Amino acid sequence: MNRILLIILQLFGSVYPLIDATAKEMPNIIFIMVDDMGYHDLGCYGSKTIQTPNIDRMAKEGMRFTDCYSGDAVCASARSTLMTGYHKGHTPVRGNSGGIPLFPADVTVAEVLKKAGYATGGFGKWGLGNQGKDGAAERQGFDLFYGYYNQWHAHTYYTHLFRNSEKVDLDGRYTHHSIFEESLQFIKDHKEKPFFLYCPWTPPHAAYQIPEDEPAWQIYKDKPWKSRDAKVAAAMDTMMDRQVGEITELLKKLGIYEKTIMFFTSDNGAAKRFDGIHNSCGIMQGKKRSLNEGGIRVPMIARWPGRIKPGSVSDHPWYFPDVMPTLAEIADVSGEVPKDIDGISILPTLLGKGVQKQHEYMYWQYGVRAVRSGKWKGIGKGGHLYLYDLIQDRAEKNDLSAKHPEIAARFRKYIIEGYREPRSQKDDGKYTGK
Ligand SMILES: [Ca+2]
Repeated sequence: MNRILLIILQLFGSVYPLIDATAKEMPNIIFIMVDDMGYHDLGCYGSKTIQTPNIDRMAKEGMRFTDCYSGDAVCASARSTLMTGYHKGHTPVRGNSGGIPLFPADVTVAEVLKKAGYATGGFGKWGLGNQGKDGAAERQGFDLFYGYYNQWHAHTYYTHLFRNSEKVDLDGRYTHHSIFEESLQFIKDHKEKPFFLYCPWTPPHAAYQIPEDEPAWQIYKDKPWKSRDAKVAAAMDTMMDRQVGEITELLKKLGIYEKTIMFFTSDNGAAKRFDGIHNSCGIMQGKKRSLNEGGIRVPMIARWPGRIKPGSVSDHPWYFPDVMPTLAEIADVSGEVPKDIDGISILPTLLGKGVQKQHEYMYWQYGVRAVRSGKWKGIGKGGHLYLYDLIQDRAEKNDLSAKHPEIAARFRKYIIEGYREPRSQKDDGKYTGK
């Protein structure tokens, strides 16, 4: 629009509607989800042992969430809640055997964003269907997926990978270095149009392997910690922190930093607590595979220059099923989201405007069932409903069910109501190592 026209339009007060109608903001979306990182493993979440200056800076430039949760305590089903917007009691992939697939009719975040014209790429661990099958990422809305399909394949960092189900030999190269490079390349290749970059990166998941010459390893390899795994996990976290910094620098170099919303989170709680070293779960009970807070509460940071208030901290309780409606609203395609999902957009919280709708309750199941509603957490176990006040008791030590029988009764109802019989959880082929 030329300057004179702009001035004329401003005089008549019609410039803003015109801009709204013609220049719909379509920010790039980067969603980095690392694997098995504990709630307290980042400096900005209190770590004293693991160096994460770039992610800490990201938190200072954006919003840090204190009460965000994964959709489950393990990899595959957590990804299913993230990709589909349904909580664990409703989501298609409930088991963690490795090859339980999404079906063609399932709607993923990537499919929703494609409706808005986004280029879609995934780099890391898919976990929702084997290569070449209907559940494969490139048949579920991703233009390009590079990495591991079956999550059992991801239990080593020295193996082959797949690009859109085609095998790629790495000749002994560390898989994550390759996955990171491809993540960067995707940004470069799509700098001109809106893109959705999904990075379900696999560190610091076991196996605890890192190249001897990885710069992050040099920081930790001689630490006096008794556990070698603790050193490797720290190095993996610091390596990814450096890579988050590199992505940020690339966005700036390409001139798209301001046009990009970037998230950082973990797919479930810490696999190992490293008590006495990293204290990855702090005072919280449990770890990966537990529905206590240590198994499901995750770090979550969102940065969107000019839109999210820098240095903000939110205690809004939310979880992975909320990601689909949030990203859909950001991309202005909320109408493409299936009507019956469990997620609620958190865009009002991110932008600090509008009314944030709250969950009546958030639901998890993994052996036991758990629910959070407001400050209350309920865990149904062995026929008893344990009730905790998470503001007073994040360690979940004081069962208040006898003191608050009416709340306990409400939570019992939620725990029954949240569960729906799963559809077939049959693998689309066992992992063979090939
Ligand atoms: Ca995981």
